[in-house]
Amino acid sequence: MKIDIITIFPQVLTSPFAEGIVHRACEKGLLEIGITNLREFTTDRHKTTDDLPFGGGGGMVMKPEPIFKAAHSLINNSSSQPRTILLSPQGRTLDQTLCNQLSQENHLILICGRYSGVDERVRKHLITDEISIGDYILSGGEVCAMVLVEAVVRLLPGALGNEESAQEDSFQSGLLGGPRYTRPQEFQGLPIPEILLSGDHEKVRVWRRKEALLRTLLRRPDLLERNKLTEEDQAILEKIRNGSAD
Ligand code: 9D3
Repeated sequence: MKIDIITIFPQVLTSPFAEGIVHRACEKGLLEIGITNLREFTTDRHKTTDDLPFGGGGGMVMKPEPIFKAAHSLINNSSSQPRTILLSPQGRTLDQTLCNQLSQENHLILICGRYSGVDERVRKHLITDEISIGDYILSGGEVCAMVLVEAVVRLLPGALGNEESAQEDSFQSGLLGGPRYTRPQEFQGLPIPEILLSGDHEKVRVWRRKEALLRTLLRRPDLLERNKLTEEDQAILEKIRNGSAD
């Protein structure tokens, strides 16, 4: 997969991709990240990327020409038809389903906007998708691009080591994870649940499932409604709801 990011702050994006899973995916040849400095696609002496809004009012607007030029230079060099994504608080909210879809693509072009907003012609005539990372206001799309890249790259086959498996991620399975314990067996007088020492793997499996379901029911009941549960899960949930689970 190729991911190109168009930004006026290219240096902000270098260190997050020089480490961790994203870096490893690049080393393994699963991923190539290109950072494009929007200013290189300006034509004036001051490398202007924004301008006053037509019709007056406050704030600045990102000019269309540099964004179109930068994106088209990437599209023209692409062997596939890239999805050209504007990161914007007005976009569709990123979730695991969308991340899975994006991870199937050959080429993504991410355009980072700034607080001023972009000329509407970018939205209407250049981009294929507009994506937000959640309902809060940031000052630019750079951090959002990092979030999207991390969430998508860990879904690329081979990106994670044996230790971590994307399929076991809580959102991938549709449930929150349950409690986990490691050594010491007693910490500051606090023991661990006895069942984990029983050696009965089937009992442990059912207990873990019950704990995950309970936590999801208490914290994120919306997830239970959105996802199809197995018969076993439904039976465990029924027990929890009746108060008959341990
Ligand atoms: C539409 C009017 N703009 C303010 C004059 C709104 C605005 C545009 C751009 C507010 C903030 C930003 C900067 N944020 C992003 O570019 C952004 C973002 C976000 O702020 N929250 C969640 N997801 C995203 S994706 C890109």
